[in-house]
Amino acid sequence: MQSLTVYSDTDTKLNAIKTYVGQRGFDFLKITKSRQIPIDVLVTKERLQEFKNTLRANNISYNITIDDVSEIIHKNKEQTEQQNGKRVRRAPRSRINLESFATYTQIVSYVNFLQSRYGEIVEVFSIGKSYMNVDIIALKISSGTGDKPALLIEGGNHGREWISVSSALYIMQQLIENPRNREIFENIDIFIIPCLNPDGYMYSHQSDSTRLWRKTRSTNRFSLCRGTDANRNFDIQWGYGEASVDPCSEIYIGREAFSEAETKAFRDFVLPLQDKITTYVSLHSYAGFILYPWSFTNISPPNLRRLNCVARRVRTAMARVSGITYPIGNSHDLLYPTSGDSMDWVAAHTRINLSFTIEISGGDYGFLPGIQHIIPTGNKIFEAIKVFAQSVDGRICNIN
Ligand code: 0X9
Ligand code: ZN
Repeated sequence: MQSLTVYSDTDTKLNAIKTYVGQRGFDFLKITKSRQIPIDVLVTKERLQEFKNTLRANNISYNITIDDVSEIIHKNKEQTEQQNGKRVRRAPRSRINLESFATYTQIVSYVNFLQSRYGEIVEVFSIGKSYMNVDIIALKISSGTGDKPALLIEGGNHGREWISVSSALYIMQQLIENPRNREIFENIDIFIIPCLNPDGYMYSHQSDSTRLWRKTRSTNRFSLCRGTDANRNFDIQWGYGEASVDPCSEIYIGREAFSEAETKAFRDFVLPLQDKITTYVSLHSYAGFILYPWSFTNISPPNLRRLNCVARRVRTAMARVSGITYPIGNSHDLLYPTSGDSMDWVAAHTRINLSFTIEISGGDYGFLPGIQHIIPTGNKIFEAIKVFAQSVDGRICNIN
């Protein structure tokens, strides 16, 4: 597999490239309408020559960013192991290792530790089982008194997006284990689902060759290819837009909306809480964007001003600690049109008013951030979360 950066400066060029979206052997990590932002795509060996021919025929320039992706995956892993061996310092008393990407088993034991150690503010529960019968764990952080509005944070919808999971863990650790952060949830409750797709996450931890697994791990009828894209499986314009009906595609929509145990579990967890949760943040990677609805159309959502207001404050807060400014946008225009994603479903089918996706940016190789990025990224996303927390009870952006 090769990683390419493609530069399209006209609509004709963009359309030629777009015909490959959703096709077997193609994995578009970043594709936007903007002429300033180049396209990042992974292409398998089998489709490479044909793709390059198309690019040349259309006069589209490109760079090969990584000649052999498997080599980089291997190096990345070696580096992780080396650094792990070197490190002696661990955060005192915290049982989560944020110096490496935690396994799902480590995540489960960490949240159980949090519950036993901080039982007065932490409640751990399962929102349901994954396809492989693994509990999809969630955490409620609450200072206890009264019925409060809530923030919902979710990571790990896509198996390989480890930095979204590690950021959710960092947020948990900061909120619960750092007493200075208690005031953040004085007047609100916070729900965290650190890893919505444990099967995909565990599979991507299994070996070098499975590192880039994105989808769930369910089997598909009449196909040897496994998995559905959990972020195309929600019942919102399901099956329309840029998504695929091919089970072998990275953006396969699934047999039907909510065919997946994971999306169903999310739905059944959220619906009864829709009058309590007011802000939802879905953590993904690696484009480096702050996105709001819709993904399926460029029509503005009714609360656009409010969404924009919150997003701008989030951008400022993140830039202050990282120096990196994330573009903000309607996800259809800034990223690409899709259907069936969790952000749109929440915005359209629940009474939750604010629904966002943060596409966390990666490191040197966007899609494979190294362990050195875990803490700085967690810190940056935590700054964003502080702002989202203020949006929950209308302390900021109390406009329509
Ligand atoms: O394609 C997705 O599901 C998300 N990007 S990712 O690279 N993490 O896979 C984007 C979801 C937001 N929706 C749209 N941009 N349309
Ligand atoms: Zn994602």
